[in-house]
Amino acid sequence: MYKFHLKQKVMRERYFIILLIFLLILGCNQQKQSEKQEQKVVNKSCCENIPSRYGSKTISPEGMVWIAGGTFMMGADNDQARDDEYPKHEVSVSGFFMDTHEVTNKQFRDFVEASGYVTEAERKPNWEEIKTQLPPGTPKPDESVLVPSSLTFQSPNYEVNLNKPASWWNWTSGASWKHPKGPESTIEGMDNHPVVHVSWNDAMAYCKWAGKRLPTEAEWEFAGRGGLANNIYPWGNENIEEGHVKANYWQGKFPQKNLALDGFYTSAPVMNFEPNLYGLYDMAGNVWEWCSDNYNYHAYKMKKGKSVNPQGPDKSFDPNEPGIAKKVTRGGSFLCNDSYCSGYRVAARMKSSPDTSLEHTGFRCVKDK
Ligand SMILES: [Ca+2]
Ligand SMILES: [Ca+2]
Repeated sequence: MYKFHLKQKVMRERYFIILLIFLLILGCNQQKQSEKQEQKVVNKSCCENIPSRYGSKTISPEGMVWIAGGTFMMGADNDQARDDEYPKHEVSVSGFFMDTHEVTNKQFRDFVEASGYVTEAERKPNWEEIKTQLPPGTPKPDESVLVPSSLTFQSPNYEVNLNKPASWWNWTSGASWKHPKGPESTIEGMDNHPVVHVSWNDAMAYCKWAGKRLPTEAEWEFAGRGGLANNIYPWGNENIEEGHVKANYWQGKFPQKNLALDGFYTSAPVMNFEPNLYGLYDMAGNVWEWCSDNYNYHAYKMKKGKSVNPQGPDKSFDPNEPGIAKKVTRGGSFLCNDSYCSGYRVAARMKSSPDTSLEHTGFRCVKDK
């Protein structure tokens, strides 16, 4: 009887062990299958779902995104467009990498520390160079003015003519990328803000050091549109004042009252607002961005047929300041609103001389494949 019970017990134990092994094997197989399926899902979410226009098959350098080339209609999209945005015309650009965000203070500091570069705002202005841009016979200003300086924004507390930017721009000695409001100000804690007070020449020097280049105006606009067609803004056509906050710009009466409903009176940290469909941040607002092209008021009117990788006109011309050669800036800044420049429109164009630095102007770079 005892042996019978013992035998039954042994058989039960054997049966239990066999069952256990069977369940373990089954479990392992199911886990492997599940892992395979999970891997498949991961792989799919990584690459297969991304439309080819996002360049999923191209590995981008750190901090850059691949902009597959294409053909688009460049220029004016709505009745806010200025005359220099007409006519809308056909342009093709080849693919390129673009920085996902504006160059930051930290990135620029890395460049300065590695190269010893001194920005134009930090150097004593050269009168011999300056006078070539001014009407003949312009008297030399007092030496007290010819000191390292840059243009800072100062909100006037009186009514101004919006055609006179000198009403809110101040030539501030000691203002530079390290001191955006003047010598007493600092960029401490602003590593992720876009660098400002950098001239076109400074931006070119940075891009060269980084093994990159400035975008052409056509590349900038193509990228800014994010694959959409005839869109007014990088996000589409919803007015900047409607829906959720889409960019860092000026709310309130410009230039007297900044309500800062977007949270920022001046620059915002990069990547604070939603990117466009190419994954590019702050293509509208935050800071203006230098392009490589000469600015010419008539540039689009001089086009004949489709342009392929246009590099900009040979000569600059701004009818408002015909003696001063200028470069293009794009995208608008924290100072833009609809009553003034609406520079956050993807077709909007602005310009400055290549040695000018301002509190609302920075840049980002591109790179060829
Ligand atoms: Ca703002
Ligand atoms: Ca910007």
